Amino acid sequence: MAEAILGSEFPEPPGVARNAALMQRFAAQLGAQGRRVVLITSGGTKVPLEARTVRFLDNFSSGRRGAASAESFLRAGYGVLFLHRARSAFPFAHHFPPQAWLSALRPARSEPEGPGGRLLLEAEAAALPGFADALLSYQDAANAGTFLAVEFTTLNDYLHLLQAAAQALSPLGSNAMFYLAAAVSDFYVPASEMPEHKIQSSGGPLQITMKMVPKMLSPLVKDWAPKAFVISFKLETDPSVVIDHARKALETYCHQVVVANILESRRSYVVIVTKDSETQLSLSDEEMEKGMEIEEKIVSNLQSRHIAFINEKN
Ligand code: 9Z3
Repeated sequence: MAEAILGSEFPEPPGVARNAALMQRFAAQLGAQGRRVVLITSGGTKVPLEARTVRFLDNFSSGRRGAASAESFLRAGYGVLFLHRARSAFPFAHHFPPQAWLSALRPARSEPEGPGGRLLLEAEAAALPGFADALLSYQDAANAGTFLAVEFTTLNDYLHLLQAAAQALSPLGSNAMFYLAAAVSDFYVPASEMPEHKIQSSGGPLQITMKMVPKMLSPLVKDWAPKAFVISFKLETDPSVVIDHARKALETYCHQVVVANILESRRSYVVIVTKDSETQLSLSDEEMEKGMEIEEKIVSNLQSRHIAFINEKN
């Protein structure tokens, strides 16, 4: 089925069918509980330039927006399907880079000694503030079955997994939300035009023509999950065009919300754009100093809109 929409230029990567089955089971379990479920896409995509890939086109996205939003949605009681770029920011872990815990955690003792025993670790609480709470929150969600993480690396992985995820969540109707925060490449080199081997510099300066990636928002809204509440993100570097572009996206795809943001200010300012409203959300210096993240405000705003959307449909 994926092949029919994505075409032979996007051959199905290995592992998609297994992930599709996992996502379907996850959605069915949470659907049976009547829970709202959000699919979060997060991180950038890698676009190979050679079949045996040495070089690729990538982008800036760190995945922090998606990871912080996943934490807020879990706190709000949502089931979270986290479709993320491998090695980008991960919920509950992204506040704690290895440099922080490698020096703060010390092996205390193991009981009994040896690999079969229990390893106890200790740290000064002040050296890893929030670490124990983060571990507990993650483990609670994992044990309750309210969090499922699925990884992608390339654009092709992403496109196939997005389709599979949308189809898995579709049976939840308006209880499903799509929160498409991943920074997906607009351009790719089709498999049929890609050199197999490493491009040689002896060939002189490199010129590449890339094709446009099909816009997945269109089939998602029309066919894959037509009853869901759909949010896309619009990123620009020029503040004078971003709201216009967000409005154009709403007109083109007929979904519910676009979150507009500018590269440099994305951690402290966004605009929630709907067909008939524009809501600015920002973090004050004081809120930033306290460690608050703008995703708390984004998620709270979108949760209210989602509930209103569900009530309107019923
Ligand atoms: C976003 O705009 C996200 O907010 C960011 C988050 C990628 C800026 P980080 O991952 O950054 O926390 O570092 N995502 C969507 C970006 C995008 O490429 N959107 C497409 C577009 O603007 C439409 S889907 O054309």
